[in-house]
Amino acid sequence: MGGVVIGAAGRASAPRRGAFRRPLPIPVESTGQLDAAGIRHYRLATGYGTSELVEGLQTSTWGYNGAWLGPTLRVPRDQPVNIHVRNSLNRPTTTHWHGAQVAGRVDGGPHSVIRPDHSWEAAYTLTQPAATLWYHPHPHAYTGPQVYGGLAGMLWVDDGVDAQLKLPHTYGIDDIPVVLQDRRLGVDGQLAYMNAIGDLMGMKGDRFLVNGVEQPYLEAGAGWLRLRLLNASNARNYNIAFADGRRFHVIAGDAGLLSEPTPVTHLLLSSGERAEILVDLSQDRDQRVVLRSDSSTIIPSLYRMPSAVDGLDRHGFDLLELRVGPSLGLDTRLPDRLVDQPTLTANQPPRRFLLNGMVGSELWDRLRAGHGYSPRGNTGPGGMSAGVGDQKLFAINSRFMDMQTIDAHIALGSTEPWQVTNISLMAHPFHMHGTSFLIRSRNGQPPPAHERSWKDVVLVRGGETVELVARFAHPADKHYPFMYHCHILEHEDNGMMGQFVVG
Ligand SMILES: [Cu+2]
Repeated sequence: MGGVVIGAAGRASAPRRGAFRRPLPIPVESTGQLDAAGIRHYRLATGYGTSELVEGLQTSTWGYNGAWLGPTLRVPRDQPVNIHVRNSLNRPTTTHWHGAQVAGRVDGGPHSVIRPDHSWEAAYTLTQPAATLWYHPHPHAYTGPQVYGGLAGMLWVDDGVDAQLKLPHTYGIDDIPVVLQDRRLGVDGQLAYMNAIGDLMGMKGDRFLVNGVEQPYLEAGAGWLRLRLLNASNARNYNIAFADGRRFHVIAGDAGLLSEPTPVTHLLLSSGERAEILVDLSQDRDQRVVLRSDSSTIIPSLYRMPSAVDGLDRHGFDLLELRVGPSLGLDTRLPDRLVDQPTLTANQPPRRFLLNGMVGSELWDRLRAGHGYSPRGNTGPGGMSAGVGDQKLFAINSRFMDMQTIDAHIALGSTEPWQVTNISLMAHPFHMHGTSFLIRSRNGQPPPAHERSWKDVVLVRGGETVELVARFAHPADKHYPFMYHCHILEHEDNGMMGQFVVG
């Protein structure tokens, strides 16, 4: 069993300090370098570092151009870019542009391996509307440990519409990147990964980082604040809320603005999903407002196996404190209307995807008996144990990811309905590469208002059928196919993924 202890009881964890003691770090903003040909060049390099994720502890981590996470790439719509990625780790990686509508050969999926001390270039032009996208490794079977180790960053597509609408758009001032991640740290302060039996359902930690710092605070102006939320956690679902229960407005989903702001008090965000929210702090000067996950009301219902629900899912947890100062005097507002409602029409029968898994009791019996879990060895920073084993737990259409098998062939330029049905015991966030989709229905009903934007991840609950519709405008061949997969990274690594070509 290598260095991994299955079902370790009473595992020791790193010491805890009070919340909201350190400021929220804002990732460096990278607008690239424009060359004479009008191409914008960006540089990323994976590498090693040490991070103080939790106050007072030094943790070995990975990052892009730094010790943890990476710069926020600002990519203008309709302008050619060239992103140069160097891999300075001692193991292969890939860099996937999650949500970017690009061709398969530059999508950065599991076939686009960057070997150690090698580089890779992705040249493309994003023609999609403004959106909060992100990038992260996608190597076959090792996405979970590499993201967990710290490799992830945001990529914002800009088209100027937000400024025209007078939405808050000043980076790090009233337009804030908010990367949500949970981690588990051992007493030695190092990242612990897959060292308990429940982790096979998806790695969840008990420490909550925002942009790489545990429960930080942000000094904000009394006025409208735009938070660009990214659930970059491997498996944890968040039910975003404010501690005082205040209303906030969802203005964008994964891949674009909504047609109008949607007022809510809670927002469910599964792994890989993004949302942009506006919160009104105009009446909160000298007050503190806490962003948290109000998990109890909904998260436990996403699992039909109680053992996969931890105390944090049952009780919730704090994420970020907003310390409100004077007004910044910025001319921003909450518009009545945002963008035209996207539409896509497709009348043919849907392409069907069944999310299924081993029957719960059988699975647990095997795990308890010590069968079926063979870690692939230490692959994380600081000797972090990592790697989901060969026992296949979750499948799509009863098939597991095979790098040599193309699971679907789609005509270039076509628009298709996809129907995703989950018959397993937990909710799975379903993600597709190469395009954005619209949610047509959930169990035959129209999706809630806040899900009516372009999206690329949809959480499908156990017993639920979700219909999507997507246009496949970008090619992908068998050498660099697109992926569809569960965005719980341990499920993905375990084989809950398939490949499709578009041509
Ligand atoms: Cu899953």
